[in-house]
Formats: sequence, C-alpha cells, structure tokens
Amino acid sequence: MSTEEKLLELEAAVKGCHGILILTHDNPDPDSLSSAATLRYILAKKFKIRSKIAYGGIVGRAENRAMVQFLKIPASPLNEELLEKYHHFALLDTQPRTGNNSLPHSITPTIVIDHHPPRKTTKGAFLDIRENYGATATLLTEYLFASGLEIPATLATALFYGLSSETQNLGREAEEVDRQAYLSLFPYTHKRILSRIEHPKLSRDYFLNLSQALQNAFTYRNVIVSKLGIIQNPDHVPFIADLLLRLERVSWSLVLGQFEDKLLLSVRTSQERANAGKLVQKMVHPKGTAGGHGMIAGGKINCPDIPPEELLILEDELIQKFIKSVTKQDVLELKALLE
Ligand SMILES: [Mn+2]
Repeated sequence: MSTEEKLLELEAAVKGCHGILILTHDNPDPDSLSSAATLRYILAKKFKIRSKIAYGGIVGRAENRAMVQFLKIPASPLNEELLEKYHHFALLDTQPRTGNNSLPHSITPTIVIDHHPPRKTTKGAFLDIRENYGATATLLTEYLFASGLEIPATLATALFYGLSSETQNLGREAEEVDRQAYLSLFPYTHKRILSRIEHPKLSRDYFLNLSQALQNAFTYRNVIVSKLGIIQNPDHVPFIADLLLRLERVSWSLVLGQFEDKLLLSVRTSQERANAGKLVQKMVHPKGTAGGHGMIAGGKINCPDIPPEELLILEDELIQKFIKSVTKQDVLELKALLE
C-alpha cells in the first residue's frame, strides 16, 4: 500500500475523533519525539484534529532535551488526568503492552505507528508497523511529504535528527527508505540548530556518571559490560552501551542501571545479523519485559521490593547469562576496562 493510501486510511480511522493523545515510548528518544511531533502536525493541518504529545518517564539525554527546547516540541509528562481526558490514543515508535510505554493495558489505541517487530497483541483502528524501516521517523517523513503540507524547518530538523541518531547517521540498521528520507529532509533542516542539538552543554552529573560507568566496565573476550548502580537519568544506560561498544575488538555490550524501582538493561552489538531484541527478551524472561531490533535492544525488570544485595546478585546473573549466550562459554574471569 502506498503512503498516500495509508494517509487515506488514517483519515478514515481518526474521523470524528475529538482530540488524540499521542504517546511516545517511555523516556522518549529523538525518533519517538520527532515522529509524535509530525503526527500531531499532520492531524492538525490535514485532518483538523487537535492532539497532545505525552510521555512516560523523562526526557533525560542532553541532546534530547536540547531538541525539545530548540525545536519547541510540545511534549508533556503523562499523568492520570490526561489519560482520563482523552478517549483516543496514538502510540509512536512503540506498541501496546510491550512494557516500554505508559498506555494502560486496558486501552486499545486508535493509531499505532512503529518500526519494531510486530507483536501479536498489537491492535488498533490504524496500524502501520514496518519492521524493515531503520526509524519510525522515516515512516513519518513519508507521511509528511505525502500529505502535501508545507514542511516546517523545525519538523524537518526533528525528523532528520531522529532518523540520524536512531541509525547512527545511516550506519546502523538503515535501509534504502531511510537514506531516501534523510536526503529529502536535509534541504529543509535548520543546520545551526542541528549542530546545537548534537553538541549540547552537559551537566557535572554527566561526567560523574561517565566516570563511574568506565570504572565499573569489564570485558570478557568480545563482550563488554558495565553496572551503573543507581542512576538519575535512564537514558544513561543506552548511551553507555553505545559508547562501550566502540572499544576495539568488542562486538557486544551490556549495561545495567537502577532507575527508580526498575533495573534497566541495554544491549548493543556490531554484528549485523544478530537478534539483540530476542536475546534481551530471553535474558529477562519471566521477570521483566524487553524489546528491540537486531543490533539494539533494551529491557527492564520491576524490582520495587528486591533488597540491594539481591539486586547485585540479579545483575551478576544477567551478566553471566548474557556472556554465556553471546560467547557460548562459561565465564571465567572478567577483566576491568581501566586496568
Ligand atoms: Mn525507533
């Protein structure tokens, strides 16, 4: 089906809706935020439907905060009041019941647009899930151009940054559709703002957390792992996983961090045929939830009542499980990164 046809289908699905609450995944990334902002624009300008963007968790990473600020993306934290006020919901860059968004399980969303592997449980009046896309931002770029609407520089910049950060500048899990979207957006982007988003000011906490992550990093053959302990910014987990993967001769990274009452995990690999998503699902089963793609994945285990000593044991078990499934070997001794 062409994107023009999908737009007609979308129009039919939202007909008569008086307001839609657009939800990103929790702790939203640029892919999710830019996709939400674009859907909001299309709903308003093309279908005259008002919508609001909300997210569970926080916008943590400095780049993401800069993006929201400089591009004026109107996203607010989700709360009970919003959930009660709206009757129609859209999920962007996530699917119902995957554990990484805050849509209550009792609600069937009106719209789901995503690029993660489709789940059997995913239902909605309008579904567009394209697993072969490197970013949800690519999908929304196609919608934006197909809509015939004017392309605002702020939206183009948001989508461009969403797409390039998700795919590491088209180097990770990017397909021809992503390259096309990247090129079509580029002329519309605001280059100075893009640069400011990519090089934001960083807090002292950022450097402190970075130092701790490096102190706690260990390698075993082609694997690197790090335990961050208690963190204030959940985005720190995937950030460190990306960073550690850049170590020479390493092709898998696992990072663990405790945020509020959850143990968060991020896995990264440079092996293009890997299935990191499945691997993390297996690691946290049956205690937690997980998802992802071939080369990037994440998960979480709710642990409100687990005492700290047991949490440490759980972390070590996860690390052992991870190394074993990647290297097919029992772990002998980990080597400190900064030795
Ligand atoms: Mn995404």
